[in-house]
Amino acid sequence: MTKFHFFSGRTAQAAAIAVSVAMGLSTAATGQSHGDMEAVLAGDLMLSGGFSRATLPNAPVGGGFLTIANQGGDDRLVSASADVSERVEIHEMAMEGDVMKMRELPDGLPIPAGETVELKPGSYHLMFMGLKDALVEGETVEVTLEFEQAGEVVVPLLVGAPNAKGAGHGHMDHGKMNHGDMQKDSN
Ligand SMILES: [Cu+2]
Repeated sequence: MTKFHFFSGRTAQAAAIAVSVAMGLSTAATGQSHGDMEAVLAGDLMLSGGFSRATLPNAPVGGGFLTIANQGGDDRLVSASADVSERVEIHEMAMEGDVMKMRELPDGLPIPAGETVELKPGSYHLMFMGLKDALVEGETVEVTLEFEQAGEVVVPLLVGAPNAKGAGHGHMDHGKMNHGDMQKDSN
């Protein structure tokens, strides 16, 4: 446990997470894949379960999902970037009347102290805007996340099927979502 001295003095829950992280790292070392990306540590944040979804050729956008567990103080995901797209936006889904719509979070996504925030289909997500190539099932997309406190961290997202639910979440068809002018830009 010498690697995890920074957890000393914290809760048993933190220790349990540290153990699961250690297991994730050893999985990475052996090169085995369990269909889940390894957890990545960035300061007090643990990022896990990263996945994306395969897209059709010429699809203008794609989604990115992961779980962010915060063992420290308040933080905020302020921006994201990736080589696979022109830019990456941080989106939320919200009901407007009877219609579920997605929109960019201009101030980023708060990651409150001690909480776990899930980016998942039908909820918060990363949006690859202006995809340069199709996202292909089985490949890995690296996304760089910038946090106010934890700084910059690169997280791998495993590309699943077009309707991949990742850690067991619902279906969201980005093709039916309105991304307005971005779709026109890419055509
Ligand atoms: Cu979106």
